[in-house]
Amino acid sequence: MEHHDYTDSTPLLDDAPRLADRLAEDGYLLLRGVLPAAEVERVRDLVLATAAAAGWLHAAEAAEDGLPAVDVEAMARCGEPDREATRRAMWNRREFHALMHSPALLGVVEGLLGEPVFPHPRKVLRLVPPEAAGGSFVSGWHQDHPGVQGSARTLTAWTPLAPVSARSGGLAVVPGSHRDGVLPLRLSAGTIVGWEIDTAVDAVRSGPMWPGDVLVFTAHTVHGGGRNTGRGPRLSADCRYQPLREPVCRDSLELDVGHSWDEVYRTWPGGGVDDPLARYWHELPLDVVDYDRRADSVREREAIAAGRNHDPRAARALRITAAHSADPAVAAEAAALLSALDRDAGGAA
Ligand SMILES: O=C(O)CCC(=O)C(=O)O
Repeated sequence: MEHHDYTDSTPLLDDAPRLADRLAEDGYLLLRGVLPAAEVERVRDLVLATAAAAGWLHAAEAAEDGLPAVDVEAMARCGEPDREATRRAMWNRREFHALMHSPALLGVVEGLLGEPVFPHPRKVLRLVPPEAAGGSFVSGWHQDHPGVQGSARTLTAWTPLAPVSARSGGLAVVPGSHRDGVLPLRLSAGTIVGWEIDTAVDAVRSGPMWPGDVLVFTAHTVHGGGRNTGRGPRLSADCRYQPLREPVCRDSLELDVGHSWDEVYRTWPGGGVDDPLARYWHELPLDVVDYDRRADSVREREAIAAGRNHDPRAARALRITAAHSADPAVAAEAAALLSALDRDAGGAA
């Protein structure tokens, strides 16, 4: 696979039509220094303080780029309830949400879409541990639209909270890959969702990024998070922005079962009352549509069929199906097939 540096589109920042043409051509834009670095660093410090309080960092051991090293054993020992509580303590912070509503970034995406923009409330904050922590998966080559749904014109903005380098692995994009619509998927045991696109990826764009830099890409641009081969955490945030008047999927507004916006706002000054960033979508004339599960059901059936054939590539997809399928019988069969795959792997070892 050929790796080239991102094309730097920062010089076009003041020329919205040319920036939009570049996005239409390449499917992505690297824009340097869009977000105020001090605000990015504030979010980074809050995330690191929360990770330190959870015991995930080596206090005295520096990794690369001024970040503390991750205590991979402590992270591996951390049970799922504590892990989730730590993730939420980071995610709930107002500073993180405010960063993704930065006027400079909203101005860029509004210029690209050429109309009023709706930033999705459900933003993403990522702490990708070194791969030595085990159980850490990369996102794999994928497109956002099948999972995010809603408007096909949705744009993603991905931004590092600390410098990303070849060691920490940033986000790589496949230029021009947005032109062929939704691409087929294949099973992949090493990715977060258990699938990745079933297309040869020959040439990708990547490169170092610094706090303040933003990578913007379309809902059909193939992209994937790199492996973190360093010793520090890879810290980043991403958010999706769409034309206000186009359909938005309900899942982009709602949180996972057991997590609520009330829980989020309890941590904000004044409980988020009268805060323009809290519940900002309630007053907007949104066209909210339900998540369409049809493609997920097809994939669940494919994972089950592969599991029945003892195909180890189905392991991760079966785990996701066991945990999240809307059909209890499918979830139960996925769990049983996963146990059988684990036994196969034990037997082979
Ligand atoms: O940051 C990463 O590791 C993956 C990000 C990603 O896949 C996304 O923004 O859709």
